[in-house]
Amino acid sequence: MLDVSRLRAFSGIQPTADSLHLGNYLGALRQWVALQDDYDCVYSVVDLHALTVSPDPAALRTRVRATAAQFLAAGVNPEQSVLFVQSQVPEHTQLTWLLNCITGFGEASRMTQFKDKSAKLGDKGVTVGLFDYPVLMAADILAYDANVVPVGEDQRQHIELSRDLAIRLNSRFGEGTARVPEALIMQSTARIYDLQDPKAKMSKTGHPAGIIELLDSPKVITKRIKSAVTDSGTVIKWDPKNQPGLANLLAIYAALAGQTPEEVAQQYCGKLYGHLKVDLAELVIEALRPFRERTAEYLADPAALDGLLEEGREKAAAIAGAVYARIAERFGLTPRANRGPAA
Ligand code: AQP
Repeated sequence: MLDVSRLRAFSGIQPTADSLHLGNYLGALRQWVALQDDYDCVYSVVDLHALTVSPDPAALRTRVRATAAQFLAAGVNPEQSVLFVQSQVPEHTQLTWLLNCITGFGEASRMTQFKDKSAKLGDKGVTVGLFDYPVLMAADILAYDANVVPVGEDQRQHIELSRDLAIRLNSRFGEGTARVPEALIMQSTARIYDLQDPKAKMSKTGHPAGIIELLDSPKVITKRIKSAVTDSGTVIKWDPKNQPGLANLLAIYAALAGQTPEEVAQQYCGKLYGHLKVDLAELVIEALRPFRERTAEYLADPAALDGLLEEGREKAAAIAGAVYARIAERFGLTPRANRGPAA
């Protein structure tokens, strides 16, 4: 059960691929697991967010379960934390509407992720949903009175918007309307880069050769790391500015080995890039082996997985229902006669 005296963490990942990637794991998921001992954690498969890129319905259905199984395989403990599917708790969309009505159009237009994604999709693929993504994300966070949001660096601007909206709610409708959240970003792994384009972040929808998927086979992992773009230099040193490809490999190595990138660079000083790549591939394969096995176990029993998600939905709905009732009432909306008390 959730302990209300502890601080609360909320975060989510979109089910936009069959497998999460190393950036999702090192930037977010690993922190989620670590936070469970000290925070009340609420983690969601954010399928409504995935709709913004028009997924195939059958693929989305499969990926929701696959994503939940990967959260569990990484160490999200459903006895300790709330694990649920976003679309099963309607208060996310209800609160989004309220927040839409206090968000400036100009303010939403400044979101760089919308600019990047809409540039990739072109005029025909850009929907109002994609534009509104950050407001839905603010609703996700505020609906759980979250104190902290463990995410990668790419989400910083969205968390800033969530903070601004919470502060605005409190100034318009009185202190205590919303809790003001903070981003929790692990600096060393805040941004894992694409292996083929070390200036772009590793992304589920990026080119496959640039991604290490958590469910990739050892053979694929070795191939991806061996063909990772490095630099024209030959000396292994920690120099992210001038050697971004090498720095990305050192950062991944360091994160998995529990070292600093400088220490790893020192260890490989005088060796060839190829040595580092061979050892890194081995390190990644061994780190992901148990993860792959546990994911397969969870996916082998869909009824048990659905049961866990249903238990999570009940717990999530209880929190979000009470918080939504509190915020809606401050807006002046008339509560349903039989609605429970506001939080
Ligand atoms: N490259 C990355 N480095 C560090 N953290 C990352 N995250 C994503 N990519 C990196 C973090 O993973 C969490 C989940 O992200 P998401 O699935 O909700 O959406 P995203 O940020 O848009 O991730 P992708 O992989 O780039 O998905 P697509 O391609 O579908 O848009 C977040 O905490 C994010 O910071």
